[in-house]
Amino acid sequence: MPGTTIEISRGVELEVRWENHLTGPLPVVVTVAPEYAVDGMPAQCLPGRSGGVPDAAAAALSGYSVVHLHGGMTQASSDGWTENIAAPGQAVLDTYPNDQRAAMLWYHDHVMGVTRFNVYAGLAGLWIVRDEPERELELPEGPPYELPLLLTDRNFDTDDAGNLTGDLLHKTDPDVMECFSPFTTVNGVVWPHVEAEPTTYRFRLLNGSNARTYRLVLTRDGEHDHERITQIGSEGGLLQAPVAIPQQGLVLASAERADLLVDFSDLAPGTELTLWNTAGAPFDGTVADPASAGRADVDGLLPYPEVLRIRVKEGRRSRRRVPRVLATDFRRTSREELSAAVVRAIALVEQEAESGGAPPMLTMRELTLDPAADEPVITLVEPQANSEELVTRWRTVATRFEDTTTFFPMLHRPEIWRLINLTGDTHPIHLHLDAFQVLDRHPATVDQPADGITTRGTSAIVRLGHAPDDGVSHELDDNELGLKDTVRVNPNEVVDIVVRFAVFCGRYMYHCHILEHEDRDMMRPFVVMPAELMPFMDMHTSRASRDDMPDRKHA
Ligand SMILES: [Cu+2]
Repeated sequence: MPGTTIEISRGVELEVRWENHLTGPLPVVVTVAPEYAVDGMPAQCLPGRSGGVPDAAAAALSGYSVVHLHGGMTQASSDGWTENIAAPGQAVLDTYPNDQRAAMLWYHDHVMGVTRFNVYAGLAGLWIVRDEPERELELPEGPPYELPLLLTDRNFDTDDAGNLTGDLLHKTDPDVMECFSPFTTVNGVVWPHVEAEPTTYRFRLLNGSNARTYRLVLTRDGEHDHERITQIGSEGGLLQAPVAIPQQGLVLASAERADLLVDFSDLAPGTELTLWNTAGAPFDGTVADPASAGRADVDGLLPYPEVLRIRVKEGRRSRRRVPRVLATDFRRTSREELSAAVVRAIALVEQEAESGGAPPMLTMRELTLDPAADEPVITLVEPQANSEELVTRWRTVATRFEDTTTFFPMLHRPEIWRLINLTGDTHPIHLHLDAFQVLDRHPATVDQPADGITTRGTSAIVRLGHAPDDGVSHELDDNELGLKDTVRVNPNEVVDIVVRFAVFCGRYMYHCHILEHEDRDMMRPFVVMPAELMPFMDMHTSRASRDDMPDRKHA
């Protein structure tokens, strides 16, 4: 782990025959009592099963798989639809056009309900697209100066004597459905080190963890040392211009990527630098002081904060100039240009599970305007420039993955998707197919009645423009201004993204990239359709979908 890295030039079509040779076993899956701790160390932070009994259903999994190229502009038939699974012994032929901006993508398993186990077991790899505009910038390309770094957290099983067995362990407690494992790995190695020459390196970071968010701080001699880092890209490729990483550190939620230039040219051989994680789990977006780097946070399920150590070695001293202009093939869209865009709304909610004792369920509620009088309603209140308020009322039209499809984006036409977080945690929301632009983060105050979330729908009043004092900045960081395919939506926050599906039609998915959330229904389908087919869609879609298809009015 990671699997084979695929490196390819833009526009070179690649056919991959994915052969499923899995024979199991998957990682050992256990649920442990939250009160279990040894010397103050909570169960999730300990290697071994901590008294948990292996999940019999997980133990019986034989290794069904389906591959999704995350960030890929791929036709629907090769996008890795979550239910189009291959059994051990079967093979699937997929085509990847790679006709997209240079970027580091990744491929990973996407099987309905068990993505968390399959990816945890190691079914993930990197996929790097190169293009001419990027080559002209003469950035480090390939080894040894370009290093893809896949960050994951893992835990390991032990035998009866307490010795490590080498088996992966997916351990959760019943109140917290996410797997937060204590050992950080980089490219499958726990706490590795890099020997670096005194020159400029390109680190291409991917958070491939199931659930853990990293807030990465680089230190030297105990002080944070961020001036040597320049961020040049994010999920969708190069930014327009290089940026410094945020003062608190580089925050990467599951599936987020960062393309970094790190300059070691001023350092003497023997100098040591350390990359730390300062983010507790579950992550709620709280801003931290980078001086906390190096400190364990057992309550935040971060017993070992070290990620990576870098040692400067002898070598030719050189420094690469950071280009002042990076991407010229992308510019940010303004609100004004989007005045006619279709607006869709999605509420992220947490509700009690239907069976008692199970962890709470996280879902995405697709919303549409004009509820009836007796329905649960989400009311959005937005301050306007003229000191008035814009009030919109939304009802729930779909919740579970298998509910009616209600999102039918029209090919080529930009849309605004509003992501409304009604939960207490940060959710990284990922759209398949085209990368998107994050328009705004809005601080928000959420008033929710005690019975606000029912199977019928969700009621809440969400006031944009002001958030309670929650320690979250609720602003876009400079490194979020490029093209992205995954965006963090913090508590007390509404995030607006603009997406335009530009090439492929068909059925795709969007979901939370915390894999334990995705596997428990925090995932929904959407269908991209060309305008000319819209008039013929009416008879095939349900009443709810048609009401929610503003496209009809224009078609
Ligand atoms: Cu989530």
